[in-house]
Amino acid sequence: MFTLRGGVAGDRPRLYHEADHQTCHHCAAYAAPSGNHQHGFPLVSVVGNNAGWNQIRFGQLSKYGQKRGDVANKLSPTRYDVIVEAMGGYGELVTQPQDIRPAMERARASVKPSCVNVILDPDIYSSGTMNQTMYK
Ligand SMILES: Cc1ncc(C[n+]2csc(CCOP(=O)(O)OP(=O)(O)O)c2C)c(N)n1
Repeated sequence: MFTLRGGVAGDRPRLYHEADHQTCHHCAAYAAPSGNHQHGFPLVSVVGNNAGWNQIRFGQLSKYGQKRGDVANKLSPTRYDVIVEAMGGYGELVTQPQDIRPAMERARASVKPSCVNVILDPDIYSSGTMNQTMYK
């Protein structure tokens, strides 16, 4: 989020990665770079979109089971790329790994604040998520 806002102050290209939980909470922050730099601000944002709060979900599934563990931890597979486009930026939806780089190159070439929305498998968990101790 601070990259998005801080980027407004400069004109160097920015690469930004976030998980969809963050995007869900603050996607309106894209309005600041969009509003200030509609024609010339190469912000490339890549969202890892697993449509969930998996750090929380993983522990709750193991503790409470499938039915209760998914409650409030699954998000809709939101089109953050479309939201950013609606604010004057550039957006792309990516569903295949080999399409990530070309999408990022097109986002950079657009010279607009951008969102490359990469759909991830919601049932693959990071090692950090699987090794967290809070539910053990
Ligand atoms: C503002 C805020 N709300 C709630 C939390 C609690 N929280 C910790 S991890 C997490 C889910 C993170 O989801 P995401 O960043 O999309 O990554 P994932 O766990 O799916 O890999 C949440 C909700 C938090 N850290 N900050």
